[in-house]
Amino acid sequence: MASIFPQCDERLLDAIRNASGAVIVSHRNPDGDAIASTLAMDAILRKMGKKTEILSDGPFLRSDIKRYEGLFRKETSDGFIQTSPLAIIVDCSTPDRPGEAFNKISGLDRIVIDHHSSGIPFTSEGMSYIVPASPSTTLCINEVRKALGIELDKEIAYFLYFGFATDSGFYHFLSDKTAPDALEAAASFCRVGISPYDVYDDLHDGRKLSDIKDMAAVIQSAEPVLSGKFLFAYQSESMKDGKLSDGVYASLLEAEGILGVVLFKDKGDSVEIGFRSKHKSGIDVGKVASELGGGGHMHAAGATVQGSVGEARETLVKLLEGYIS
Ligand SMILES: [Mn+2]
Repeated sequence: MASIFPQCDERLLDAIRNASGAVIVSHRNPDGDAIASTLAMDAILRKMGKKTEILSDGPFLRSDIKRYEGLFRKETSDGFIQTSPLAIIVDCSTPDRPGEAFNKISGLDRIVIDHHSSGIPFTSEGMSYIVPASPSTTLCINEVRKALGIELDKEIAYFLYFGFATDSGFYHFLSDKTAPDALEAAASFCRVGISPYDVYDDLHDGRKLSDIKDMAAVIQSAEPVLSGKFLFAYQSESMKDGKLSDGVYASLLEAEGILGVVLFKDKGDSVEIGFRSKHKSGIDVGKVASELGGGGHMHAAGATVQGSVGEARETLVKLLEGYIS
């Protein structure tokens, strides 16, 4: 079977090779893959002798990434932009996703490395490496690393594995198409000393009991809609833990007879909507989310809409009707 990873464009590789330095950014409200992709790319570039800065708008709400918050800047340091570093944008499908950080790098040449299936191109020809079949952005970065001829070391491998483990739900979102390449990459990370057991603990330790109880409250709010084909659940504005939703989706997706789950997060004057569909449902929630200006993957996606939760709920009932036959 052919690899899910195409060759990297030489223009992108040359842009990295020729850069004196780089500013690396990912999306605001970062998750494990966003942070791990930034830190892996950072480690690769430093190994190539390049000066780097990493930016994030945050907030670092998720317990699995909190410990890295101190490494990220809100602004580039004085004079660094004047050296014309390359901007490297990871795990972002649209230019608005980095938030303010995108404005800080707006004048620079840029490359994009990502695995989202929907989005809009925002680099010049040949300057992106986007592989929607890849289980994580870190595995795309691993291909760029190989093409650049940079050896794995424990630091690089740790972050590459971290992003892969979290975005693949510790392997269970892999299919027969994606698993062979992904697990071969994972094996190469483990060969330089990465322990899946340790990464699992790093990803799952340190949550507040109150956040776990909030998760129970969100599960409690679940209501069947569209003749029980979907479950809608609701997260109130006061609930802050970014990992709440992972547990909510995992639990609710086990409900009998459903195709998917929609989670409404009240943000005051807007609503963040998260989507998951079951593997066997055939429902492309990335497409649903893109109809609302968001994006994502076939079975996991998100969008933000203005207005109240009640309005968002009405919109979703109408929209999803078109997707269930
Ligand atoms: Mn990702």
